[in-house]
Amino acid sequence: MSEHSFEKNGYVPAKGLIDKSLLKKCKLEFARLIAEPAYIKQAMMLRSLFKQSPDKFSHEVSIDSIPSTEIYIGHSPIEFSTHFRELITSEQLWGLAADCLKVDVSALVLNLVQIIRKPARIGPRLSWHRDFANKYISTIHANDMIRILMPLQDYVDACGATAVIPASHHVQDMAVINKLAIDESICEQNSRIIPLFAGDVLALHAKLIHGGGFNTSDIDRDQLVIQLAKKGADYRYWEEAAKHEAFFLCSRNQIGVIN
Ligand SMILES: O=C(O)CCC(=O)C(=O)O
Repeated sequence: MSEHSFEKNGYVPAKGLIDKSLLKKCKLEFARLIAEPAYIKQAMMLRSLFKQSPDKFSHEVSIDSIPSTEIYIGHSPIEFSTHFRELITSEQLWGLAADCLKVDVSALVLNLVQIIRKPARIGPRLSWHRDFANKYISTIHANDMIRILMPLQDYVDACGATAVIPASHHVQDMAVINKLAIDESICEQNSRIIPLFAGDVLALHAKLIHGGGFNTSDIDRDQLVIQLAKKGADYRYWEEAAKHEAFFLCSRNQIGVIN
């Protein structure tokens, strides 16, 4: 079923896939991590994003309203936390990715784990984009990789939930590699916000257009992003991602199955 929807629409929301109590522990762990200098040191800071791209923020946000210690992208939390290690090696998660890519779980490896944080009231929007052929980490063939998104808490209205353009993955790899333009106004008309609750997971095809709005709500929206790929796939770019990911190209078993 999920395979069919993934092929047709380019995404599959899987409801209640992850144990809520484990997610709660991870959310608390993340609150601890983002106060730790060793974790902050390798993160992308929210103020840096503002300096690079002020247009990604609502007009109400100024650089002074962003705390200097606030992060935007936290790199892999696995090294720092056994709870995250348990979450990221969860059988259901790898099983979903394996179903979508039509391979066995043992034929998958980890590319990256990140947490994209949109803090309450100041969280930025994320432009429409495809993950395939990005300059951070991408396989050569789009069908060799998959992104899995997972909120660490329930989404509420206006928290900047992920939005998708259904079926926008039906394009040739070469067109994306040659920088096929994304028409923002068509995206706005066709976008679908995917409401997720703690425990839900969203699998995205590597060529699906997706993005998300500002977080104008009162909750911090923390979203785990995992990229898995077929073992043995060739890569276009990877050095920067590998630098931040201690388990780069590791299989689920190598990361450590915790029962
Ligand atoms: O944070 C989000 O809403 C989406 C994350 C995303 O688009 C990505 O990692 O490619």
